[in-house]
Amino acid sequence: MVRKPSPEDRFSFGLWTVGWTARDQFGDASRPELDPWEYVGKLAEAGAWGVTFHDDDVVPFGSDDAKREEILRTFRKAVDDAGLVIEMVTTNTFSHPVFKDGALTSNDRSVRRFGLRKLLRNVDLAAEVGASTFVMWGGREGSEYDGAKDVNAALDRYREGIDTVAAYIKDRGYDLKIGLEPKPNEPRGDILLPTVGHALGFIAQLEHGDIVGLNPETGHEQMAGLNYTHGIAQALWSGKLFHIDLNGQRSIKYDQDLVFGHGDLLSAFFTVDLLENGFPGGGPTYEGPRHFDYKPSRTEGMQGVWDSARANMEMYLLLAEKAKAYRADPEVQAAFESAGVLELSQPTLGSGESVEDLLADRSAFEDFDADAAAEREYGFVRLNQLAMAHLAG
Ligand code: GLO
Ligand code: NI
Ligand code: NI
Ligand code: NI
Repeated sequence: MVRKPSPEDRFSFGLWTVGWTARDQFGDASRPELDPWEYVGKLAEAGAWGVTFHDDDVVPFGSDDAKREEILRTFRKAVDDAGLVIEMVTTNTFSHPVFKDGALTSNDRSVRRFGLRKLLRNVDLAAEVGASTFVMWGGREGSEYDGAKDVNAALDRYREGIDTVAAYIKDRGYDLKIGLEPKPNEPRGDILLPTVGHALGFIAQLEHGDIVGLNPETGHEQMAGLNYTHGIAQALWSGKLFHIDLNGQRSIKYDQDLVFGHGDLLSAFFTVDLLENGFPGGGPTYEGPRHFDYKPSRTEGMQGVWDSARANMEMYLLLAEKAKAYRADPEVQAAFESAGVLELSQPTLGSGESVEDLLADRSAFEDFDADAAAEREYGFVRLNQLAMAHLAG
């Protein structure tokens, strides 16, 4: 049996995850909608440390200021009473039909101005409740038809929008960082910034990119057929892994939002291995919360909501135990050695060696026996089998 989660594990949940009533494209809600404050006590009881939310998860869209204040007061009291932390706040710029063509990249300028105002208002709230990350998932920023979107102009407007939000955060002196969340499609046919790589390229074009990083989601990368662990690895390498959305996805299909580890289990093992143990050869490590963005399946009632919330944490802790044992196993260390996994940390050029020195080094080329070097066996399969044995054992 795996140990119970505790606040030191820093597990957090979006309010919209356990709060999802399971309304989908084809069917009505299968669970009741509770008030936002009714979820927090149960989350804490299950062992969570933090909670995150969209503005509209707590305060209904269009509420006036007085109503907003009153609701937020009730909600924050419930969060405090439960002993939870609000570690991240995000903005809903996708549900209301006004955002049907996007918020920051809508073809309609007045919608873009409204979207920006909604975001800025929510930045103030994020700072007020003590969040450290402001996630921006642009689910409606995109198109179904290539001719309907001037992508050059859309990226200009996206940059303008993100830079405006980032500059505002700096102006106000807020201790907040922005986490962009890539997703390839759904709800739009094609979403802008579809993958971690696209988003990293975009961030490099920003004026205030120093406080803009990523919030990659397991299933989103996998919907594009990509390797999530490699995605967060490159984000880490770039100093841009600000936050994560963990969940489960089984291959390229609609966004399943399964419990973490209930999708590609082997990939989840290596995700946890990286998050908990870092790169084999050292390097940047992830220090942020372990945040789940999943959906309790539509077949489940309220019991299933809490069972599935606990299952996310249990899967993470199970995999963390196994990943620790895997790294500590002397056989694995020896397999790393013979597979060259640790040799990769050694720079290709010697220290102080110039390209001229390399050109003059006959052993590197003229006298290099490529056929002999080709004989090297890496033993990657044996190494992987050791991982599998730890995972399945
Ligand atoms: C949808 C996204 C969504 C975001 C959320 C936070 O697929 O995963 O849930 O994570 O809006 O910005
Ligand atoms: Ni998602
Ligand atoms: Ni998802
Ligand atoms: Ni997400």
